[in-house]
Amino acid sequence: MGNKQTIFTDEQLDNYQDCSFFTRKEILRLHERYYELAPNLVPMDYRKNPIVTVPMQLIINMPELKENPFKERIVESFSEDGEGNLTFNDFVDMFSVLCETAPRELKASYAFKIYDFNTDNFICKSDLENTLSRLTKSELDEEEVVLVCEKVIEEADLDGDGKLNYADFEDMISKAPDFLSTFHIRI
Ligand SMILES: [Ca+2]
Ligand SMILES: [Ca+2]
Repeated sequence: MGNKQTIFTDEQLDNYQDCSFFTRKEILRLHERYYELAPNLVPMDYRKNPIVTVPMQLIINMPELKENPFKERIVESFSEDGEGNLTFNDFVDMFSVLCETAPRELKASYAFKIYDFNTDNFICKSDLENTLSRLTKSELDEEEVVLVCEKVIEEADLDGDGKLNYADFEDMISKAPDFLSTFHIRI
């Protein structure tokens, strides 16, 4: 019985388990990863709920996120302070939504948030251009991106207001599964 973990209480681990798609073991491994990002900031004892955040810069450099074209937007949208600094709770939430067992609808709702660059709750043409040029990097030139976006909006905009609400968006990504490929990360 000598090596029982003392990072979290059983209750805390149960909570993390209930609120994520991770097992207790995976939560502990996530804490290890979080700790390694900033050993001088992150405590090894969370039993008294310390308030600690790890800066965005350290998180987006993780190998799991480094190459992701939306890394800053992803981290920002999971940070409670909105600036990309993540508490351990935020960190667990983020990788939980990104993990392979998270349901498609959950990923889609975060994807909508992340692609909505100007945060007006619609995916408009400029959001889509921004998204697509990040997804395709240099495969498409600017003109092609504009054309593809026009076509996507034309097809997905069911109420004809020129932009996509969440229902339009969901419909669009159900036909283009690649749109969600950047939201699968195995940690
Ligand atoms: Ca928008
Ligand atoms: Ca619309």
